[in-house]
Amino acid sequence: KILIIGACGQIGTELTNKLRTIYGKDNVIASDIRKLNTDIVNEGIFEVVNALDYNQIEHLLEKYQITDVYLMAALLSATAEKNPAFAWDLNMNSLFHVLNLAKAGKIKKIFWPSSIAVFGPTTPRENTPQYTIMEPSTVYGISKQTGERWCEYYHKQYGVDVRSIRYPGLISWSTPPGGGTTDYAVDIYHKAITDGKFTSFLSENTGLPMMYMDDAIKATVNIMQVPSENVKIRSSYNLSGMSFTPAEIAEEIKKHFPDFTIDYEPDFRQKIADSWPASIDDSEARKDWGWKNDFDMENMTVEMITKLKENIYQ
Ligand code: VAH
Repeated sequence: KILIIGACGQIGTELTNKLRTIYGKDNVIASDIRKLNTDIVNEGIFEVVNALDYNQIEHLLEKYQITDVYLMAALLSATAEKNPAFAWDLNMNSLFHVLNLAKAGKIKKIFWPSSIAVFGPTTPRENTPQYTIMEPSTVYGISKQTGERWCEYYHKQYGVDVRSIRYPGLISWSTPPGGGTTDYAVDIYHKAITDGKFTSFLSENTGLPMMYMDDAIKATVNIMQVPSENVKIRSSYNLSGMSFTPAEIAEEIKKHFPDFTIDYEPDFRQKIADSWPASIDDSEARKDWGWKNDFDMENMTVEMITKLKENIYQ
């Protein structure tokens, strides 16, 4: 049985739907701090749980005979900069609870998301390798880098089967993003449909690694399904689908909306984005567990516009 903590978040929502489809609704327990998404709450088993409450998590593990936990609860980069102490507490202590429950033999397999935010301003920015300088300058990035160190430690010292992916910026149509620096790349599609114009909070040439949500979910399911011996890296795997700048994604959107216009008003998130890589080398994931992306900027743009028109802006 599977428990998803943070099931109402940007990734958690789509991950819950996918896992319910693959494993059956009765084998997937969705949980979050509040009933934040009616579909997730109504379309399967849902429990309110505080990711910082060890006893609440332990109780769910026993109540449902859970074997696998996907810990998707966290504060993302922009929000974390506004709440450093709580971001550190939530991002780190939720991970320690799950790692310690696994060490105690109460969880068989853990998925924990890391991020390209573990890299910092001294990291080589183009085609950033799996192993390189990592001096993250954001609270979120520091928590993800530290989390990776603990995941690797618990695997090596206690045999905990924890698996992790350094997600790039994720783009989805069905769930609003929550406090990320890459979220402009989601909002731009909504504004292209509703307003025909968009003001980007990142400057036009800010290249960032990105991925369509379907690819991120595929990778997450995939890394959890392969045999343990295939998962050779137990900190976290670099992963990427594409890289683009606000100007480049605007050009792609103009192929569908010729009159679409974009302007730029960089805000505090520019400094965060400037500290991150522009592109990622994910060859280790491709080698160890067969990762490959299906979406690039072109087919993602077609998919986003189609889905938004069909489901949200009929
Ligand atoms: C954020 N979307 O912006 C997340 C992600 C690499 C970006 O970690 O914080």
